[in-house]
Amino acid sequence: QKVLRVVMVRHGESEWNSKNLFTGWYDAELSPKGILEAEEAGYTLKKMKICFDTAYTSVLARAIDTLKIIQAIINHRGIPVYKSWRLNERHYGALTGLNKAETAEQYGEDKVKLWRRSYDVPPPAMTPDHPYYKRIVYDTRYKKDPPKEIFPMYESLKLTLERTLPYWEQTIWRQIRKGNRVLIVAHGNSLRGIVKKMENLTDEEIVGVNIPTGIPFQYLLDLHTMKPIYPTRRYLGDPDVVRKATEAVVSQGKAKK
Ligand code: DG2
Repeated sequence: QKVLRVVMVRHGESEWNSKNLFTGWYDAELSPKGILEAEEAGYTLKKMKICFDTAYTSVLARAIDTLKIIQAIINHRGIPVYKSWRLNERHYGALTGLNKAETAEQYGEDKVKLWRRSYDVPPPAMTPDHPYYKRIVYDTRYKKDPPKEIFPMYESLKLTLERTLPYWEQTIWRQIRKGNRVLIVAHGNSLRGIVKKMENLTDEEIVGVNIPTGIPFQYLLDLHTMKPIYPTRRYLGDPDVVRKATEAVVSQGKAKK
C-alpha cells in the first residue's frame, strides 16, 4: 500500500492569541512563545524525518513566519512556498480586536461559542467605523485579491470554507494527488474548514473541533483511493501536551468571572 502524507499546522501563538483577542484578518505577529512553538514544530518534523516538496500558507505574518521557522529547522528553505488569502483566518468581523473572555462576560459564553465554533452563525460585520477597518481593507497585500465584490466584512466557518475550498481542491489537493509532499501552515478556523472536509464531519461535529497553536498534525492517504487511512487527524506531539493545548483553546471563550 503506497501512502501519501499531508501535514498541517496552525501558526505558533500570536501576540493577539496571548492577549486573548479575536484576531481574524488583523496581522498579529508571533509572540515569543509562538516562536518557540514554531521551532518545536520544526524539531518534531526533523526528528521524524518528514520532508516536503511544497508549502502553502496564508498572507498573514503569523503563518508565514511560522513556516519560515519550520523551513529553517528542517533545512527546507528552498522549497516553493505559495501564499493565498484563501488560507487566511476567518474574518472575525466586528469582534476583531475584542477580548474573548470579556466578550463572553458581556454577551454570554453560549453566544461566544456560537460565534467561535458554530458552522454557519457569522460574527457581526465589521463596519467602516471599526478601529481596524482601514488597516485591513486598504492593506496593500489585498490590492488585487480578493476582489472588492467578495472582500469579506465577516465570515462564519461556512463562508470561510467556501473561499478556502476552491484553493484546497484546485491547487493543494492536485499537488497531493501528484505525489507531492505538502505542508500547510494556516489558522485555527481555515484549518477547521479543511479538517471538516477531510474527516467528513457534520455541521454539529465540527463545533467540537479546536486546533492548538504550533502542533503539526497529519493525514496519511491511500494513493489509490486518496482516502485517509485513519479517519481523524493525528497530532505529531505528546498526547498530553496536545490535550492541554486543545483545552486551553476552548477556555479562551470562557468568561473570567
Ligand atoms: C484565532 C482563532 O485565529 O480564534 O482569529 O482569534 O488561528 O489566526 O490565531 P488564529 C482568531 P478562535 O476561533 O479559536 O477564537
